[in-house]
Amino acid sequence: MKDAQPRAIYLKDYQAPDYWIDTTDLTFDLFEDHALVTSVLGVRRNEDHGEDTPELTLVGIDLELVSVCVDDTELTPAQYIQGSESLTVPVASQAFSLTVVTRIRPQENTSLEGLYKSNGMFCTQCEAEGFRKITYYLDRPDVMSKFTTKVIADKGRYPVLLSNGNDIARGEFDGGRHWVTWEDPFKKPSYLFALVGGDLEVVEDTFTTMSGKEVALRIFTESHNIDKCDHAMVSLKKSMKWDEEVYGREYDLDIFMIVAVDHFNMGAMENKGLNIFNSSCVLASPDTATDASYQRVEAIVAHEYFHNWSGNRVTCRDWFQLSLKEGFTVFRDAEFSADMNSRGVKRIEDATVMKTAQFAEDAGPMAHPIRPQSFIEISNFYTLTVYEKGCEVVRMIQTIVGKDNFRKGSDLYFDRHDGEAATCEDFVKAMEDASGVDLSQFRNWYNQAGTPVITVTDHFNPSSRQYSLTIGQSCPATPGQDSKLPFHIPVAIALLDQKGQALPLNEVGETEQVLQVTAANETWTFDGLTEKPLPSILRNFSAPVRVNYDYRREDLVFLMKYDSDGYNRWDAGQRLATEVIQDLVKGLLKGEEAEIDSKLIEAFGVVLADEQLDKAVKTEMLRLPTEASLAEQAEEIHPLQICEARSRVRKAIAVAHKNQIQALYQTLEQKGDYSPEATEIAERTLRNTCLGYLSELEDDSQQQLAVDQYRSAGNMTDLRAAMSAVINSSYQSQETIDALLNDFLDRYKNDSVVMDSWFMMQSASPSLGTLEHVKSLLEHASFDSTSPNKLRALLGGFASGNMKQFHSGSGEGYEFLADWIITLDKQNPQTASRLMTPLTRWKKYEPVCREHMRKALERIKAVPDLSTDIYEVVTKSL
Ligand code: 0A1
Ligand code: ZN
Repeated sequence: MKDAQPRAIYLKDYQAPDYWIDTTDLTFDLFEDHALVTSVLGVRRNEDHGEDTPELTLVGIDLELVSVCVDDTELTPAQYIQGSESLTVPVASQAFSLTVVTRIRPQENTSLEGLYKSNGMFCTQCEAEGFRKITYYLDRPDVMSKFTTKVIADKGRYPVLLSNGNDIARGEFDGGRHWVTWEDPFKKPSYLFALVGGDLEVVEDTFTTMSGKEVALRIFTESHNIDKCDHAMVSLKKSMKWDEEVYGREYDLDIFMIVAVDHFNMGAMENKGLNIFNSSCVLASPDTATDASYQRVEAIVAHEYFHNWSGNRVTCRDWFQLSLKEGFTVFRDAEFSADMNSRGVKRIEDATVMKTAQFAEDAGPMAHPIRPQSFIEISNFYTLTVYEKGCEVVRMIQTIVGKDNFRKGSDLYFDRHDGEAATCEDFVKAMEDASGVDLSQFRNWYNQAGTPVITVTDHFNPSSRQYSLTIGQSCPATPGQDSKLPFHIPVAIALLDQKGQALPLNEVGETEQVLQVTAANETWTFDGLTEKPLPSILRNFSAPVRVNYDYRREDLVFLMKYDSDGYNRWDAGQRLATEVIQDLVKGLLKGEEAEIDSKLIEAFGVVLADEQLDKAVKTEMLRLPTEASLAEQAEEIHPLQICEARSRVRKAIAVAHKNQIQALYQTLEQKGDYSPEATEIAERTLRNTCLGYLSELEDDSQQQLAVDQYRSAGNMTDLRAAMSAVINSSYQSQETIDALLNDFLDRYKNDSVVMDSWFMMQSASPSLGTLEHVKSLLEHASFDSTSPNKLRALLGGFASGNMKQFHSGSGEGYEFLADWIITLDKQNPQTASRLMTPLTRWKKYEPVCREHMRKALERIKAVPDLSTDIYEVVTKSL
């Protein structure tokens, strides 16, 4: 039995462990209905820590205890205490060996934490606290140990047996079983442990490191996917090279392995030397993966690889420090992606995630600082705040100390803490020591939740030719934090003259300046101006804050045309479109026929016609703010009106610029073989954006375009864009839609990753994805309710990606989701908990939705024996 009421744990209560585990020798005997785990631990008392404790308590969950030995003596049950989730043994010496044998049932483990089976393959997921489902242990990241792992299994079924480090011995037993022993020379916490056993094929390559060492690279998948590993391999080699060149970090083992598994709760996992990936984040071929998937594979391969230093060589002292490894590693992978692809577009994409989803998290009931002060269930804190805002915080440090100092700080951090479990404070201190820049006030970013707002006002005095900018900052209250201290915010600005030229801001003629905003309110003065300039504020999204400045709509149009900062140019368009759509929403609520402001339509025409504009940036500028973004910016969310208003604006743009869009679509005609190269991606994305607009037109020939593109598509990007255009259109016949869906199904029914997109396209379609249709898809032969990918595609696609259908009716969508959350909580609490997110925002919705959402949450809360995952989210939300 679990505790009646799950309890929070607090950062302030952190204490070093009473014991260390210097060595961990594991033997896994894998069978068809269970696994026997023998763990031999070299334990040593932590002498620095407090008074001698006469006993050692290890944690363990769902384990069948077989035997316990201290040194060479087996203990009787009377000599140890087995708690519901613990094992306590007596301690008589400073150092001893503890041998524990447990039986576990990987075949029955549906939580996908610990050791489990995915499509007949044994695999593990131990971050954050999964190792305790394998054996009794000090399952906390500050306990670092040298692991040796022997895996024994049937050779026919499981010819490949992997674990961390290097394989040092192998052999066979009578009766068809074989074994492999792996040794990891680096000390690591248990969360980085991994094991795989299966019938897998491998793609091999090598990489020669900067000191001339040859590393074997291996990617393992089920045989039918082996032809989809090339892109991941190329990405891995690029990542290894980039980390050497940009951070001076070399790989440290003789082998680096990646294994693709279908059943996985997250994207991927950085286990030392043996990364385990969700198949969807590693497999790619032109026929099965879109451009976006290609880029995602590249980014995630890089992310996990970069963790080898930022996470594994230097790990986290405790889980409150999660952003130490995640924020820094996301920053590293973002810079890598920017170097490999379009830097400008990457910045826009990342800012979009921040401004739609992370700002919403910061404004919701689960808001927490990048270093939380408490949690009930750590799995709930693998969030956009810890990852993406954590990345922005690291980026701000780079902006404040400068690029050269940032690299010096990173070198110092790795030097100082190699082989240690460190804290966020250690990272900031290294940056401070290397740069000499005082980051005292900057540390507030680690302690305070919520999105700061900067309010900018300006004044021009023609007689003194002085222009002043006043910046005030505030931050809304968040749970447990009513008032905040001012943040240190780097605000990059430029001043544009009437021709759109950025004015020099100092003697050396620099046209951009980073204002170090530290006070609640402060004024900067610029001299020698002949006219009132237009400020370009928060260039390149220099800080994760909201900006209040009273731009007139013509100013926004001006910035869209002239701002030399790609991000701000895009942002001006988004602001303008948001305002225009918000006007329509207001009109719809009053039952009035509001006009669409022609400035927006004209501005889009200018973007379309601009031949100098980089195609990738142009595409971003042609996208309207998403429904999620509009909801995030609304005071009160009226979902149906948001969908309606946005859709009207899209149509109006299509109608007004039909000829131009059509011409652009035609000039971008695809030729030759597919390549995931940036310029080609840009052309395809722009062309498919045009197709999306043209499909808004009630005109047979335009509707036929999408169908034709579907029939002639030479790659998955064009195929899916065409399919989405067809199923999202209100003018296509059901017959055509069904024909395409069936064709897609026929072609891809054996490809699980592609089938995820088949489910997602339907569940997220405003016209097709009705509740009834989603329910019918649950019965489909390709749906698998034990697969987090399928659940995310169908339930997540509906609840998070289909504002119109999820919020229509009188709460049936919410009840449906609640039913699933209750069912899944027993099976896979992590996935259940992630699916809750849309319901947690209930307080922001208009009264009818709000009330229905609240009821659905109450119903979940009333279920007995909720997991800690769901318990935490539901109690904090209500
Ligand atoms: N550390 C991984 C993410 C990850 C976290 C938790 C997991 O299971 C609960 C799985 C993966 C990363 O940042 O890539
Ligand atoms: Zn990570």
